[in-house]
Amino acid sequence: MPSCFIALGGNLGDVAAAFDSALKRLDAAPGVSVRQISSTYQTVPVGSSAGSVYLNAAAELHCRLPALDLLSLLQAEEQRAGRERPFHWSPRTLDLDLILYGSRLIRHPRLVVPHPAAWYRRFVLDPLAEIAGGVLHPEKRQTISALRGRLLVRPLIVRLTGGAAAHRMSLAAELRRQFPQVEFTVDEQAGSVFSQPLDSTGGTPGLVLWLGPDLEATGHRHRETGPAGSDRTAFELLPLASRLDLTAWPGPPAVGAVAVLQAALG
Ligand code: A4P
Ligand code: MG
Repeated sequence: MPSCFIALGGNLGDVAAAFDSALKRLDAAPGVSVRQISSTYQTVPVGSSAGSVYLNAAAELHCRLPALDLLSLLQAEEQRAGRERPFHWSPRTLDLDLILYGSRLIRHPRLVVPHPAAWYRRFVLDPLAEIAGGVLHPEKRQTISALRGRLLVRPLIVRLTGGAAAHRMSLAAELRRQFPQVEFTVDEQAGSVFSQPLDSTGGTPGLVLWLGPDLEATGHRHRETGPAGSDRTAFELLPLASRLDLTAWPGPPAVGAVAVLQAALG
């Protein structure tokens, strides 16, 4: 029976009571048993309209249900707690995300597992590390403790790569003003595994933010030559444990970078 980990969050109403009642009901559901529950953490809201302080926690479930049925159960609990969705990342009574389902990789229109943002979010990793520190993240190939540990380093080193050089530089300047606890390094040549980051102290980046295809590098002597020669290859050549594709962010990359860094710094 796969061991599953869920993240609990909320910042409206009596969130601690909502966690408690959802976990009791999940435990009572056929095919599900709650095995471990982390402490509850007060966390700084991530996102510009995310509202007031959050409570976050994590739990381990043993689950006989297929992943989509477990998701339906989690969503039914959110509904029962009076969850409303007026806008993206709106304040919520209860959010239940499926973080890990055994070591499965799932890409379905309703469900992506491991949860794509879990690996860089302190509000997920802090509680999760308490109950699943030694568990391997099947995509990042690092334990939950190791993923969290990389984000605790100060200054946190964040590398900007991909996209146009001017964009990398201006984004770094903007982010430096907002995140003094972060040391930003900017690749001279976008996305190149061979290029030297500028301003680098030689430390290992905790996060590598990719800004998209390196249009300027066409014909460049340092251009990567992956099997397809594609720009996707440039992203895939970046270090697995720390790379994050900002082009997948639904809004402007600068907004995405701010949300990612807020979540990573905790
Ligand atoms: N979905 C896909 N994969 C999953 C998964 N692994 N687990 C789909 C759960 N759901 C998954 O979710 C939107 C859709 O994601 C669902 O229809 C489901 O089929 P949702 O719960 O309706 O909306 P959401 O939670 O607002 O969306 P999203 O983008 O997942 O938000 P997040 O990532 O949950 O972030 N700050 C602090 N401090 N603590 C927080 O907990 N949470 C958020 C929301 C923002 N800021 C926060 C916190
Ligand atoms: Mg959710």
